Amino acid sequence: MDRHPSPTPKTAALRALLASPELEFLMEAHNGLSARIVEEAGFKGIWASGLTLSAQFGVRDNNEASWTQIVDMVEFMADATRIPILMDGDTGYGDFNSMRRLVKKLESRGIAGVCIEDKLFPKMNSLIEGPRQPLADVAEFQGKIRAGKDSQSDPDFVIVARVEALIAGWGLGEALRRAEAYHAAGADAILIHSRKSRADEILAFAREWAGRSPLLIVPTTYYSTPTDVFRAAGVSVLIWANHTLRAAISAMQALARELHATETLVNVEDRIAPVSEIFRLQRADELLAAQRQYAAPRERTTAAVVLAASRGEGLRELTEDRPKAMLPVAGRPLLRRLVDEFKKQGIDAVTVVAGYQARSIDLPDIEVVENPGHAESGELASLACARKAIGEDTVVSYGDLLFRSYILRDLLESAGELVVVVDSSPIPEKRGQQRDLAYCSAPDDHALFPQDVKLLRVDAQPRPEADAPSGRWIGMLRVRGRGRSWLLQALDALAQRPDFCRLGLPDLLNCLIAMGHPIQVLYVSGHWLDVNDPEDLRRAVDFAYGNPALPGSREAVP
Ligand code: SPV
Ligand code: MG
Repeated sequence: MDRHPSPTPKTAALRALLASPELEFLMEAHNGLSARIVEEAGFKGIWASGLTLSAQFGVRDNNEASWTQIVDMVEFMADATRIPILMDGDTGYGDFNSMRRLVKKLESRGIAGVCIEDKLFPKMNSLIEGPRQPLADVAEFQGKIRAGKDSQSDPDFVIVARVEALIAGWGLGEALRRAEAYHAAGADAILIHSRKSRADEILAFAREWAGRSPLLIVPTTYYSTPTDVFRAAGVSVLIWANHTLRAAISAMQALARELHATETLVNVEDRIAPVSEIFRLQRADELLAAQRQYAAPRERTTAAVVLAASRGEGLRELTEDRPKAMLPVAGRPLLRRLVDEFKKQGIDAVTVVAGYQARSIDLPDIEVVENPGHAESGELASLACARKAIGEDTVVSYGDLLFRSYILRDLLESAGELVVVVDSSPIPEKRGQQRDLAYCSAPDDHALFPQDVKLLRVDAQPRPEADAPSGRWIGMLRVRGRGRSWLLQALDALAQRPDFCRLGLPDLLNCLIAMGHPIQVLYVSGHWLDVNDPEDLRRAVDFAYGNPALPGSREAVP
């Protein structure tokens, strides 16, 4: 819970919005999460819409949800935000006595004001075309306003009277007569509603009302009228009454249809708000901070070492001024994407080995070490430069990898002191894909449960006499515990060889196997790619946007 009260009480803030000489805005929200989103967008106040609160419960806007159910939800909204909420109180849920109780409850729950409309309980939504909607008796509605005003204990609590005469087809004269009566009964402001597609009757009302009290409008149907027209007409507050829910509906429908058709999360995962965004909106960080204060810390200590020293010859002039790891893919360099994936899994200590055009690697939150001899040396020489960064638990990766997030997540959840990720999907004939061929103790059984499979050998280049490989090593390795010392020993042993400067990571894996250290295999099936030529780069853009598989793409699901 937020322990710091807002500097201005919410009731005073809502009253100030009504009194402001500027045109002000209230944005619809229908639960705690949407209320917080509205506040973050910069709005100064929230409309707790009866229509969208009902709809998010899955019921109609006909008082099908009880008023206490509505108020409970609006309380969550008030708890989640510091800006004031004007609650759509429908007809006040009964007579003057229900209104008295409602106002007391709203005040006690931090809701800054209520709007009541002059219809009959149970009401019907004003935008529904149907039989003419019956209106409340003016004197009875005045009594309800007076009862509400007399029961508030905070003088700034706001009661808005909503005039439905235009909705019910009674015309401007009746609307003005009612507005004046409600104003006289003590309403703090008037909401004049219309469901016409043009704003004429609203503008005529505003002209006649002439600022007798603040005026609120809801331009859901006459949305094409420029906002400046309302400004010039002296409207005080404009309410966008249902648009966060409508945006959510469109997004949810598109996603649900796609998932139902494709039966895989893989193409949508990176296009929708990550779970971390839910946590941020829930203020999970505040709880974590409290846990650090009150409980013993438990943090991931995995590190990452990324090899990004090579130019990427196959990309020709594209890599003239930067290494291939810094090539942008859909606006973000490959390496940035990789580092973001590490961060997403809680790996903050990322060391990048730079070489070719090292200065172009200018990403925040990473350590850069340079391989000064990069022009004459290979991957193992680069890895040796990052020797100090290889900690108790470290992921070593090529710098040109794109992969779906679950691959790294599964690697971090896998058991084993040395683990490699091997793609078991068919290897395309294409030059460049025929590398890092992995031979394993068993083929991928595509079963649900992890297989106990060991790596037998990796061929950096295909060998004519070799059998069919079990898959392709994607260029990602995790070392843990004793695995780390085995890796360092193997690196030291290979450093003695005269051809050390030409050796790559497959040589290291083969050396570890020759030394008798088991390397566990984590099979995946597609969902990654590396970038070696311009065509890979084009596919990488599709991959980044989450587009479904292209023919020949490593996204293809067998
Ligand atoms: C609401 O948002 O619930 C309103 C405005 O009352 S309207 O739906 O236009 O009636
Ligand atoms: Mg309503």
